[in-house]
Amino acid sequence: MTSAQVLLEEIADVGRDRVRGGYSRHVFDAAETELRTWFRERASGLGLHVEDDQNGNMWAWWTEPGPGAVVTGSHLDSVPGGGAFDGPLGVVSALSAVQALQAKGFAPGKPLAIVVFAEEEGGRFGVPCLGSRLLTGALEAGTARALRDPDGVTFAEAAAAAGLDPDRLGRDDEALGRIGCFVELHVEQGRGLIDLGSPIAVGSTVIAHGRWRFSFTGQGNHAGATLLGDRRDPMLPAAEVVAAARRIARSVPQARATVGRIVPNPGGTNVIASTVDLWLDARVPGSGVRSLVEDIAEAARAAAAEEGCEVRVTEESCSGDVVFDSGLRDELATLLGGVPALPTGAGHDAAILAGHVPTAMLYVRNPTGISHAPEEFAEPADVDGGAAALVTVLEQLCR
Ligand code: HGY
Ligand code: MN
Ligand code: MN
Repeated sequence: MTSAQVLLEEIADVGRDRVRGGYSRHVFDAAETELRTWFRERASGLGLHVEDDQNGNMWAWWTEPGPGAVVTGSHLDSVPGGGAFDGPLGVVSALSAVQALQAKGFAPGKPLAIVVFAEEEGGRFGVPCLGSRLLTGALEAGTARALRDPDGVTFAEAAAAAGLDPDRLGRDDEALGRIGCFVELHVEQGRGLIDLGSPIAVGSTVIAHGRWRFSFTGQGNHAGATLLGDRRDPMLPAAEVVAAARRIARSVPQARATVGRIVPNPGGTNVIASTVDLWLDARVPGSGVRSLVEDIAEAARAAAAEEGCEVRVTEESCSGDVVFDSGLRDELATLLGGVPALPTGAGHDAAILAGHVPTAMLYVRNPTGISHAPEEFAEPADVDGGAAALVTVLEQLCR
């Protein structure tokens, strides 16, 4: 029996980022492609039939594909410099759970599949949950085709190079229509389970969140030959947004606002930038995320005007609050012995699916509480405990 922990160790060297630390695995890049190959081999080794859908998501069917399917899985891509568990833990737990069910002679009473969604982190093309948004129609195919990675490669080009037909990208009623319910197991991204002293929880809600691009335009120039009074330096208003995001979000209960990515052009040490792009990740429970962003954009416009620069703010993605199916949530919590239900500020493919099919999440304890960084962790005992919980859940749901 190949435990979830052993499967995690099998891929532990794939996509290590020697510069940032952690892992960088992005849709259709070399590392993620290697993980796709690994997944196909592992799933086929269990006798599962693996197929790619039109949007780059992988589906490994234990049975014939069919309506009312119980689907579990997660993603294999990471954020830049991410941890080893965010995404892969759900995939290795699903493989390990299927193997354990097979070993005990269980025969699913319903179609059962493991899914691996494409580009959940948006680490290459900028839109999170790209594969599940395309599957459900939450993202227009034309918009997806035109997305560009930092090297200027479009998603259409990358998808074609990976063997997909870019013209077929988009809502997939056949694949979506087969799903009876979806359960995603995921490492916890926070300290809820440590503080509760519990190894596992079910998910209750995901708070509203989105990403906005702030593009500042000034005048590139020489860092030494240009007096301060003669500058239109876009780095100044960009710096103001980084500080304003925190200052303004502080006044909104439970709000989070982050600038983790800022790109000056051309980016020379002795060069005043001509443009600066930064991305704001903003999250607020309820309906306030866009007004938070508007307040931050107001500060950006004022700072840009002061420096003689222009600024353009573009919404790249935004999802509202998600409440997971309460019946499924409570059924799984009871089945697992009365485990707690946790809210999260982290987005998931399960939150995209929740608008279409009954969806639940299982969280596995992360003793560091840290995620999207190399310190993300789950103890081997909790990794295997999470997989065992998934066995219990799948056995119940597939009766
Ligand atoms: O950004 C998120 O919340 C998720 O990890 N994609
Ligand atoms: Mn993540
Ligand atoms: Mn994730």
